[in-house]
Amino acid sequence: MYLKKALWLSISVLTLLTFSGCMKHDMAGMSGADHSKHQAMMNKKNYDRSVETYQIPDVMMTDHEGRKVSMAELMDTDKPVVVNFLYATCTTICPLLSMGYIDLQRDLKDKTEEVLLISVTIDPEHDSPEVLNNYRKRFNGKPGWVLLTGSRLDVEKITKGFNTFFADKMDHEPLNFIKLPAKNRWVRLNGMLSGADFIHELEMAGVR
Ligand SMILES: [Cu+2]
Repeated sequence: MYLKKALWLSISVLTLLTFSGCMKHDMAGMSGADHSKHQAMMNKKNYDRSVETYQIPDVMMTDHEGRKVSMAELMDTDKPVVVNFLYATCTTICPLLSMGYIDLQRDLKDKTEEVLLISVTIDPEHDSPEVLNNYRKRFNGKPGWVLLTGSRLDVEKITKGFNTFFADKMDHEPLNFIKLPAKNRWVRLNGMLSGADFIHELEMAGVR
């Protein structure tokens, strides 16, 4: 009798644990449907390319070293500029986007500073400068890669500027943007890019 009760109890506990485990997974956007969607994106070999006109608002952000930076001032450079959106706790698309940046930095060898790589967090409540700094270290980011956080409102102003809307941070497209020499003109790249892809795109854009 006691044994039976103990067995029941352990089964209930197990069920409870499994259930809460699922809840956690769902909250992390890893439920079956979402996951296959992510998987499909990750397996996508190519990327889509289009040339767009964007008016990027000048908002004050904070970089991964805690410095206040004006978005407009940061992008007002003769260097090639690439922008993407990510968040530190993402386990699907963002690490791959970051690996694309890292792959490009590897190809640039000791000239990583010649291309300005910007990542804007879409989870500013969690991604403090310190969190972003650790994220950058984890990927062994080199000079030239700047990660930005700011207020939710300002982050949304930037995503809106790039005609991008992340209804849910868990469900976002793998986007990179390359600034063209002409004012407000950008190449929008949807998909995963390797370092070689980036260099090809930068050359096509005439910025490198
Ligand atoms: Cu992500």
